[in-house]
Amino acid sequence: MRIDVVTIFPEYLAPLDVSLVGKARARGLLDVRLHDLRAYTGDIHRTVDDTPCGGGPGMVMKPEPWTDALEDIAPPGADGPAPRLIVPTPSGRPFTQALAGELAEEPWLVFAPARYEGIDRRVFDEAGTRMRVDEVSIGDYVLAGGEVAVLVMVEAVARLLPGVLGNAESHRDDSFAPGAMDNLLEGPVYTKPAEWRGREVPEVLLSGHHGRIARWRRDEALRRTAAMRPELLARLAPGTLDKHDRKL
Ligand code: 6GU
Repeated sequence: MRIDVVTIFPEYLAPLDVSLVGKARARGLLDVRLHDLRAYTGDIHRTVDDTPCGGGPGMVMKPEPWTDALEDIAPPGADGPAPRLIVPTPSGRPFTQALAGELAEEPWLVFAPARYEGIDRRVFDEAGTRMRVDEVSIGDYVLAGGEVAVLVMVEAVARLLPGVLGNAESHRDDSFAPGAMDNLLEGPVYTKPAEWRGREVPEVLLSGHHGRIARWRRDEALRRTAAMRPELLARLAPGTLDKHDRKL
């Protein structure tokens, strides 16, 4: 997968060199290219913002540098499929595991994280005539800019790419993973020693009995989901709870 990021703070994305994403890049599974938006300004001050039309506080990012950058990265009329453009904004649609999975299927993503009060709307109206544009929020709070949201989304997508995680099964029990754990939150995990400061690992986990262990994990997942995210339990698909679950 190829990922381009256009930003006035390329250095903010330095963590993409580290850990899982950094290794995926080093192994050629992920091609990440960072672009400095200011390279696409024409004036001596390298201006990327201006006052909002209609007045009000803050500044709005000018359309010209953004469009020049996007057209340099993905020239209109070029052969081959256009990238999908992801615009991080607190006013976007929620970033979910389902969307991460959808984006992981794409060959090419471009992220356009804004600073200030956002980017002139016409940039996306026009980009939308030749590529899919998604405005996406990573949660109900406001960041100073979209760069950290890009880090979040790239990491969530990269770990779903084939070959990035050592063990493909490690996705299976993830919180929010569709499938085996029915979108429940993951319960607690333990490692050795079996007793530590007088606290014991639940005996069932040491029993070697796979059926009982699976049952225990599912019970704990249900309990945790009820405690932390009751609205997720309420939204479970019909038939998700089995006859063993119902006695909880
Ligand atoms: Cl994607 N961007 C910014 N600036 N703030 C956010 C966000 C994104 N998601 C939640 N808050």
